[in-house]
Amino acid sequence: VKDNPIVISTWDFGKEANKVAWKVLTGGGRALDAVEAGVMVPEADPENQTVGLGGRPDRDGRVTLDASIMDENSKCGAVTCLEHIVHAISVARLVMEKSPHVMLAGEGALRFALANGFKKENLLTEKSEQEWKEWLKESKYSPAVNTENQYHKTINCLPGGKLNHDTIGMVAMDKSGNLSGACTTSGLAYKMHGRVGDSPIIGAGLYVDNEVGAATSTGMGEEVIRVVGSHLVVELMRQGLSPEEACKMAVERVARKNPEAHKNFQIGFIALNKKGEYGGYALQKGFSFAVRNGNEEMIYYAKSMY
Ligand code: SD4
Repeated sequence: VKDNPIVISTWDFGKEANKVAWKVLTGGGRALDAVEAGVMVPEADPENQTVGLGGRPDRDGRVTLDASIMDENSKCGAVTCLEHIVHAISVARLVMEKSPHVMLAGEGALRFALANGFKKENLLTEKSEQEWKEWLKESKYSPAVNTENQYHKTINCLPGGKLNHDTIGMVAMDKSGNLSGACTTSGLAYKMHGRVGDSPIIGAGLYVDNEVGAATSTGMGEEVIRVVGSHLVVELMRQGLSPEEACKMAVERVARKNPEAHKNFQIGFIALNKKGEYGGYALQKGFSFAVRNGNEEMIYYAKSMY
């Protein structure tokens, strides 16, 4: 597999992010640099309302970001509930490399970012603010499942649709055969202020074990956390399952824990193993992921339980 790099990422917009990661990989760069550079693409895109700049706010109108990153040495870093910084992923990397900690939250994460030269910016775009104000009129968020459900039915389940936007999770293998991953999101729209999803939680939203493989998730974070989803996928690959089989089994685990409710939310996993094999699986239809390697540049619709 050496000298045969690959990058995969969640949703259609992963394709653009993959392009940037691919440049790093083909230039001989580390998978870690590739995934950071890759996910910075949707973070900086104001049209993408689920990541970074332009992300949908919480119910108080505050855009709060979650991000995590993990490298081939099992070093990891994360930020949660971070405000005012476009590239949450780079702050997560800084936590990993320049702090004695794995995760920083809220005000502390912001202070750390500012002290390290990041610029404070307003992340709430006019479009996201307008939508939030519209939402405020009814303020219906009674269980989170409904928002997620509505969100996916109206926005994400449009095969091939341009509006197919969500959290970006990306995993890659470089020319040396090393794996890394990154995950970044503005989280669930209109969540309670302070709500933390799966994306910044190592093992839930992202996991990398350089001996085995890497996985990341998207969708209803609460449900992914409950099964420590990405870690589960990697451990299933360790036991010999293919990436797709491992993702499928993790999705089925989530469904089993929610005999009724699971029909009303979406989760999806993607995974990559040390042989460069990849796969994805989702609970509901409409989950896509983007692949770039020496042979192909593709968007696939993942198989799903429903
Ligand atoms: C989260 N998995 O915060 C993330 C992003 C999300 O629809 O909400 N996706 O739960």
